[in-house]
Amino acid sequence: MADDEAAPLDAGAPPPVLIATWPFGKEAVDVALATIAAGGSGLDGVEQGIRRIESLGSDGSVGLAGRPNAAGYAQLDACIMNGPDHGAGSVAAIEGVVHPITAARRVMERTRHVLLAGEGARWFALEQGLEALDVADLAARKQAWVERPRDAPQPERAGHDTIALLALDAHGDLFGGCSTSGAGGKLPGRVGDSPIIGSGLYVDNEVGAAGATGIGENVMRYSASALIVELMRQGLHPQAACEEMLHRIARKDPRGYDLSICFIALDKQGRVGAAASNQDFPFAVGTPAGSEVRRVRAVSRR
Ligand code: SD4
Repeated sequence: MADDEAAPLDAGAPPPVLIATWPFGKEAVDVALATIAAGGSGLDGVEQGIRRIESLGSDGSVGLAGRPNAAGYAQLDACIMNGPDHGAGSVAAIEGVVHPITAARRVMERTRHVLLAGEGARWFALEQGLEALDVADLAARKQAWVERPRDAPQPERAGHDTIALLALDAHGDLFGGCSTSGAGGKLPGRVGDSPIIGSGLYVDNEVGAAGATGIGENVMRYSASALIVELMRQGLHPQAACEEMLHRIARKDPRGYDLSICFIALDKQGRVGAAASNQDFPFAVGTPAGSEVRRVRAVSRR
């Protein structure tokens, strides 16, 4: 359970209620709350909160300041979901676009598709007039990657973070978004869990929402966020649903709990939960009464 279990936020505070991954999630939660207080929708809150983290390049890991891939440049993944109409939009392996979360929202609202990837995703973002960097030097970096010596040392695999932000608004509607530069040192073209609906994020307006962070390969093989929502549908508290999903994966996975993954969840009643496989996991929660960073211990250590 969360260390701060008795705090009112866990008791289903009146909405809006927000939860986000990692300590920088507090900034996202605060921006989202301010956006909603100023008359924005829950979806606007999610988008604006995530845009802030994409701009900050928090911990060198989200947005274009994020950790580069093996070829030395950032390829970004993001997605967004709108509970009321079960809308979804994603961009994967997008290059040079400053706010992939906004690109994902445009995919949801202005195309008949859900997921755009790579060159096409960048082209669409530019066509939509979204802010983008000149990525002329990417061509040279890609060429250098192709021509690298075969025995060149592999880049660091560790070190990756993601903002996932879930919101319940005053009407009882649910929204969610997720944005990442992905695992540091990933192969060019690698897509993680974060832009995959049902893996890095899932929102069901009847039940709740869930999001993930950590090694995407250990999330996307299990459709984790969608299954956390299904566990909540069966009556589990968001906390229990996150923990049960980790136990379920650890029972099946050859790595056991050595997964480096974390989940957050929020239900229709405004109750929140968070759990991590094998590390302490700080996350942020907020309501109009205030926001704070909380921490859960790894389920493997209990
Ligand atoms: C990924 N899940 O691309 C992301 C990375 C992450 O904390 O969440 N890191 O695998």
